Amino acid sequence: MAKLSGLNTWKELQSHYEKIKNLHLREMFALEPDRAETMAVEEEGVYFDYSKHRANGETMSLLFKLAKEAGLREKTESMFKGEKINNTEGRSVLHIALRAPKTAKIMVDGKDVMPGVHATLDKMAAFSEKVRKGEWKGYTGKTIKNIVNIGIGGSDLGPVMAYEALKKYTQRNLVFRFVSNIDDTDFAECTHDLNPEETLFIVASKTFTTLETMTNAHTARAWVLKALKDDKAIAKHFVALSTNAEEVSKFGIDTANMFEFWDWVGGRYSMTSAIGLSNMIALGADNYRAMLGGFHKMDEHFRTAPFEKNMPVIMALLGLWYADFFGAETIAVLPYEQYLKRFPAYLQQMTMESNGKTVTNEGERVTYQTGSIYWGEPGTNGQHSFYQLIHQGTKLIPCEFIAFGKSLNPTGNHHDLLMANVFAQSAALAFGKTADEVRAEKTPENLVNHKVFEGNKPSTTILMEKLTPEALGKLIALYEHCVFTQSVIWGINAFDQWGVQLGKVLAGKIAPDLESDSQLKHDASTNALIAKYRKIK
Ligand code: G6Q
Repeated sequence: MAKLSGLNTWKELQSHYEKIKNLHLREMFALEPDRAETMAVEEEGVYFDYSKHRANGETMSLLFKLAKEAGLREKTESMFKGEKINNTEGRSVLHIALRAPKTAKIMVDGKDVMPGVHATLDKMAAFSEKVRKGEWKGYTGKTIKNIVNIGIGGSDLGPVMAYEALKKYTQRNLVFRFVSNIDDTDFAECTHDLNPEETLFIVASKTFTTLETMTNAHTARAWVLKALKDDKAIAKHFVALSTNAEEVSKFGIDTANMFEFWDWVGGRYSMTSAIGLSNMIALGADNYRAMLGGFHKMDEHFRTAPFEKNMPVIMALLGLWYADFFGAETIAVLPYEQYLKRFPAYLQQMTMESNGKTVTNEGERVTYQTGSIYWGEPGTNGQHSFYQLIHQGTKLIPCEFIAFGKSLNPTGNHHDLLMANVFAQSAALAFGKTADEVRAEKTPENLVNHKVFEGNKPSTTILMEKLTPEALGKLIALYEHCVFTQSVIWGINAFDQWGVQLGKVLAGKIAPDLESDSQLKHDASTNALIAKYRKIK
């Protein structure tokens, strides 16, 4: 592909932007009274309203043309067919295989990966059932009641998020905890009230070499052995989720208790691999499979729906429109659903580790903006906190509202009030309040400007019936394919993460200096910080 910013369509988008940049959503709705219908998609039980965006039919046509010229369809097929699209690591990218049905056939290096995917799922289901029924006993014969997942990044964020999101569907007599941070407080707080005899550790690590995870896993091992005083206890209290049987075995975990996955599953795309074991134990195999079904439906929607009705594609293009033409730097994700409290944190890794890149697939520096900063909190809490800046600050922050028609805990009129708030927020952001409207309320003149809402702040509203395992699967896959679509247009690799390496290497060099009083050979600032730390510790 020619350089993105050199494409005719890109230039057309630039002149189109000049034409509509000052157009207000109030005018746009007046000019196109049918926007609510023409700029909404309802597919797979997801109502996706993008009418409150600073875009019109012409904008969308140009953006769809851009996606076509970038070869989105062809590149999507390459991903689904298992081609090695992660070019810097020479890997296929096949999280879509993890939720494909048994009948699918997906080849990597001449081998169909689907039998392995389903064998692991079946093994996870059998194990989960044992734990859920109290049949998996600890070393002293006590029933396992506590499940602690030890993992970090992609081996943590998905399981925690899904556990919180689907808590309503979990088996409540089991306790689930998630340890990720190397900060000793994390392990201490997660285990302080647990009995080692009743605790199962799931060590979740694709590589089984990650510093944080292995440090926590060794601490867990010592914690179990201190109480149970026999190496044989490890087999009853530890299982592993990994691609690395050799390291699992070295740690002392029986590889019969290892749940396998493969190098074509990227960390941040791994929550539907064996990494989801804690979720399957919590939810049961049927709910877990329903979640996979939701993922798969969105995968198929993305693969087959025309761009004009394709939710991940539309979402991606609008994100790019603001990032590259309006200069917006962030996107706020605002779930009006308490159970989705960890969803923004999960999305941060998925979006920012994927598309936080400055060089193209060919290694050339990009000449445009790439990945946006994603952030957010559940509504309505955010309304009493940072929404002020979105409404009246100087920055343009496109918002993504997520809401469900039914509450999982219906109580009085709470849900109507919650929904009234989400609808009110997107309307207030889009249409604002003019000085005349403020004056009509008999506002003293000195306060008029303070009370004006400029409006013209764009948002998408994603509305689904109810937060179910299937709905969650669809929602996550929607974002996954949005990220992929943007990466294709920006010409970057969404599936590597070289940017996390340097800090790791430097930490490895600094660590020995904290345990000795050797001469420090780092930069001046780092030397001073280490010297200070040596004194404090
Ligand atoms: C995600 C990254 C990263 C990874 C963690 C944990 O895409 O690769 O967040 O998931 O570093 O890695 P391990 O699973 O190998 O411990």
